[in-house]
Amino acid sequence: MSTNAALAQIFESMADVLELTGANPFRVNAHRRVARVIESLAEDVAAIVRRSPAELTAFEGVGEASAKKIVEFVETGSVAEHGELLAQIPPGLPQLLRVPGLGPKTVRMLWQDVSIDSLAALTAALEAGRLDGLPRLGPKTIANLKESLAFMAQSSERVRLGQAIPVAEAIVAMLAALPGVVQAAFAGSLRRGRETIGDLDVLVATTNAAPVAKAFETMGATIDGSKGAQESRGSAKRGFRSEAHGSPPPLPKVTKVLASGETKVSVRLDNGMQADLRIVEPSAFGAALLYFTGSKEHNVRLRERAIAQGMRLNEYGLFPDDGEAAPQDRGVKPVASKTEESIYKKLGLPWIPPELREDRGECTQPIPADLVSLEDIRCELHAHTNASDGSMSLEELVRAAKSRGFHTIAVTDHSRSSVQANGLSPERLIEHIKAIRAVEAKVGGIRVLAGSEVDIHADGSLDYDDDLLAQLDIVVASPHASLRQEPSKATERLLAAVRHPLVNIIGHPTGRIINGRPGLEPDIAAIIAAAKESNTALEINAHHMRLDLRDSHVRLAVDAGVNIAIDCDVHAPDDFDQLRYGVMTARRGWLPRSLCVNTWDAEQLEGWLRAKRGASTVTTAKPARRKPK
Ligand code: DGT
Ligand code: CA
Ligand code: CA
Ligand code: ZN
Repeated sequence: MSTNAALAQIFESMADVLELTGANPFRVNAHRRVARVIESLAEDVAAIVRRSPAELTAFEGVGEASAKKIVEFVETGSVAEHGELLAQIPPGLPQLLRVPGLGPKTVRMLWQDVSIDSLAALTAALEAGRLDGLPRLGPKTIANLKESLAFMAQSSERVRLGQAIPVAEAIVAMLAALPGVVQAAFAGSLRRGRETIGDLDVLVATTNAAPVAKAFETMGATIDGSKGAQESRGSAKRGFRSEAHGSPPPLPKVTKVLASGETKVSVRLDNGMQADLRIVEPSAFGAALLYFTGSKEHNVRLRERAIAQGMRLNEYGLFPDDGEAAPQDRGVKPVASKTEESIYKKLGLPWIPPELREDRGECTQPIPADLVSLEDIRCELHAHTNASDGSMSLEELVRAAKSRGFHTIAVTDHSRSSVQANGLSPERLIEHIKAIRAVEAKVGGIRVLAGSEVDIHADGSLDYDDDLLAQLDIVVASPHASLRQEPSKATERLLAAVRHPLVNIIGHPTGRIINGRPGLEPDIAAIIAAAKESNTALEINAHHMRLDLRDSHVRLAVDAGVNIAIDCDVHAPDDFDQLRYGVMTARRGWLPRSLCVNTWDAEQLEGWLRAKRGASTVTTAKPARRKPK
C-alpha cells in the first residue's frame, strides 16, 4: 500500500471512531476531508513532507493539526492520536461500519444501548430477535441487516481481484530477481482473472530451489511493509474511494508458514491472504503453469483429450501413454512441457487465454480471434470531475485521459438525485457543458464528450428531463439507489433505461459491490435483448469492487451481439489503472474487440452515439485522431 493510501485510511479510521464516540460532526468531516485530499494527491505525501511540510496546509481542508499528524506519520509510521482514539472503542466496532445499511449513528446506538460491539454479537442478537422494536431498526431494516450479514459471511473468505493482483505482482517481482530464477509467474484464479481469489498461486522455474523457498518463507522479514496498514475500512462506500492503486504495494510479510517442502511452500501473509509457491524445473515450466493456472475443470478436459490421443498430461508435461503411472519419474521424455503453447499445440488446440479456461466451451468452440485486450482500449466513457464527487478538475481529468493516449474522454458527472455525490442541478449541468467545450478547445488533441451519469430512479425514469439530456453528447444511465428491489421491478426499471432513446450506456447495471452487496437481480436475458434492439451498450464497470456486468453476463451479451463499454468510472487519477480488471472480465465473457465501443476509433464511436441520439444532438467538432500507443 502506498503511503498516501495508508495515511488516508488512518484519517478515515479516526473519523469513524470520532463519529462512533459522538464527536462534533465538523471534526468528523474534517478528518474525512483530509483522507480524501491525501488519497487523491498525485505525489507521494512523504515526498512533500521531505521537501517542505509547510506545503501541506496549502491543500484545501488540511489545517495545522492535520499537517502535524501527516508529518508524524511520515516520520514514525503511525499517528499517536489514532491509537488513542482506537483505545476508546471496542476493537470489533469499526467492523460493524462495513455492514451495508449500518451507519455510524446506528452502530453507536447498538453499542451504547444494547452492548453490541462486534459482527458476531450483531449476528447473534439478530438471530435471537433481540433487536426487534429498537429505534432506527424497523422490520425492513432488520431483514436487510440479516441479508447483509449472510452475504458478508459467505463472501468474506475470498479477496477481490484488484486487491490480490498487486500483491501477487510484488511477490513475483521479488522472486524473479533472485539469482538462478529463470521464470516466475502467478497462476491460479488470479491469472484467469476471476473476480475474487481464494489464494495466490505463484510459480518459479529454477534448478536451485532451496534459496527460492527460503526467500518466499521469509518474505517481508526485513522490510517493514505493514506500516500504518490497518484493517478497519469505513463503510463499503467509503472503502470504495479509499483503495489507492497508483504505486505498487510493498512486499507483504509472511506471518505464518503453513507448509514447507523442497519445491512447495504455503504461507499466510500479513494482509490475511494465503500464498502457495511451486518451484519447478525450467524444462517443465509450461506444464506446471498450465496445471496451476487451472481451472480444475479445464485441466480435466485437457487430460481427457490427451488420453483420447494416446497421451498423458500432468503437471510435469505431456507424455506418450505407456500404460504406467508417473512417466516423469521413469525417464520418459515428454512430447511437450516447456511452454503452454507447445502443449496445446500437441493436443491440437490453439493457446487458450487464461481467462477462458473455465470449461465453458473453450476447447470445442472457436475462440474469438480478436478477443479484446488492454492495448485495444482507446477511450474512457465514464468519468467524474470535482464538479460532482471526483477529485480532479475538468482540465486535470482531460489531461490525464490524454496522457493515457485516449482519443476521447466522456465527462459524466452525477445527476441531481445523487446528493451524496454532489450531483449537478440542471443549471449546473448546462454550465458544465460550456466548461467542457472550453476545456476541449484549451487542451486540444483529445475529444471531450459532454455527458452525464444520470440516475435511473426506482421506477425507471431518469433524473433529468429529455430536453436537457438531448443537449449532451453521451448519456450513461446507472442505478444508484433502491438496489434491493424485487427482480421483476429491477427488470422493468432497467428495461426503461435501456430503451430510452437518449441513453447510450447502462452504467454498472446491477449496482453490486463485490463482497459488499448483491445489487439488483434483473432478468438479464431480457435486458440484453432490449439492449440489442435499442442499440444501447451495457457497461463493464472496471473498478475491481464492481466488475459489473460480471463475466457470465458479458458472455450472454456477447452471444446476443450487444455492444459493451469497458469503463473505469474514474474519480481519481489512479482509477484509470482499474481498466485491466475490466478487460479481464470482458475476456472471461469472450468479448471480441468489434463489440467493445472503447476499441473503436473516434469516428465509429461518434457515429454510434449519433445513430442512437439523432444527428442534431452530437456536436460536429472534428474528433482528434490519435494512434494508440
Ligand atoms: P481459488 O484459489 O479458489 O480462487 O481458485 P484456483 O483455481 O486458484 O484454485 P487453487 O488455488 O486451489 O489451485 C490452483 C490451480 O491448481 C487450479 O486452478 C487447478 C490446479 N489444481 C489444484 N488442485 C487440483 C486438482 O485436484 N486437480 C486438478 N486437475 N487441478 C488442480
Ligand atoms: Ca488459487
Ligand atoms: Ca492454491
Ligand atoms: Zn460513475
